[in-house]
Amino acid sequence: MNATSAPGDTPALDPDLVLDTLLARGYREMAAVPCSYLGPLLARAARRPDVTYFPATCESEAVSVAAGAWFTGRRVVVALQNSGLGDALNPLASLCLPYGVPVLLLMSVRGEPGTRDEPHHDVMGRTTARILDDVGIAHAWVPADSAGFVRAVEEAERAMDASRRAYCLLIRKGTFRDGPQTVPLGRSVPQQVPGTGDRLSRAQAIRWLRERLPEEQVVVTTTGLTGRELYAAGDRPTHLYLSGSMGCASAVGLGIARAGGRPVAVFDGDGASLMRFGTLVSVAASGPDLLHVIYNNGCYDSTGGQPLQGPVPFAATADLLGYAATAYCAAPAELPSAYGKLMAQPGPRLLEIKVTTDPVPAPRVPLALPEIATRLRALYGSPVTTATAS
Ligand SMILES: Cc1ncc(C[n+]2csc(CCOP(=O)(O)OP(=O)(O)O)c2C)c(N)n1
Repeated sequence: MNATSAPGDTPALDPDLVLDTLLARGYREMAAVPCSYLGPLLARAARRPDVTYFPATCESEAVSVAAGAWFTGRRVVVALQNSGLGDALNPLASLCLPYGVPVLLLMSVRGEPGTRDEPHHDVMGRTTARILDDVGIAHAWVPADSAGFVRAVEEAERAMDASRRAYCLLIRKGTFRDGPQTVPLGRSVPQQVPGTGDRLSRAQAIRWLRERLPEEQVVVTTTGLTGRELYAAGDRPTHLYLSGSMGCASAVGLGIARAGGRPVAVFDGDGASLMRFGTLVSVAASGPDLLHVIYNNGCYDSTGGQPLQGPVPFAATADLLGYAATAYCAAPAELPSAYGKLMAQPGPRLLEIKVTTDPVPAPRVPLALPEIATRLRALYGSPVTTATAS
């Protein structure tokens, strides 16, 4: 990678300087799928009146929106995490590059070799630069200092002008300065006090359901805090904590449920569900015995509370799609009857629970990822040999 700073540097760019630099070059809009590394920048972009912040439902959408804007003479900067690079590659490779549409990417790099990160980031951390090289997208690390950042953007602009190709600025943890100006919108609204009044926090709702679901029920959890909170409520071998593959939990649950033999639930986030909204159609159409629970907090809580596209009426949508039963709970008192109704019904069911976010994040799930996979497979009578389990 054209590194201009080494792992372990602790740069702290002022998010306002970054946005001013981009604004000066005509970038008045930012399309983003969040990452906590980008948190302070996204929070400022979402708050500043001179920047239009577009919460994209997935990375390919963010790139496509920026490409669409380019056709109209507008410039949209795309902010994403490298775990979404695979998704972004579709429009990058088959739209932006062949049509000569230059898009500026600000991409946080998780799993960079030499740094400590969660294991599900390893593969993309090792391969991000190589993938960009292979695809033909020039890239450079965002430097530690303000002048360096301005120079990096100028270089990106020069390269994009000369090549009509996308350019990717790579961002490390701690790149952006945090402070009172960078409190995300989703964190500053009063609903954030968990479980006060007639609201449930996500952790409380998860605990409530875990206490009632039958022990043999498989529970697939989405990436972020949802899995951690289920683990904190009490681990079971039937729990499949997905720490990556954002948006895929419901499809994984569908794949499991199609085997039959055990009840299956998916604990999903609203952002994650939105990322693969089409899976709702697949679940409805294929009709498995599956309880899809969506904890709707209206933001990307796990990455810092960034705004989410919407509002999204998940239960109402599932109803229209032909789910066997759906329920929407806006208050704790509504949970028991919704739960009773859904558990009495076979087929695809969707439970949407309006929740607050949790200010104190649960600790990471301490289990090795292959171990989580192996123990679930064993429950289906398919032990994994040591070679495939490691
Ligand atoms: C493809 C991809 N893009 C972005 C991320 C970064 N990320 C991890 S958790 C998360 C937020 C999840 O939000 P949501 O599903 O709404 O659940 P919540 O945290 O709000 O409960 C994001 C954006 C990711 N892991 N994968």
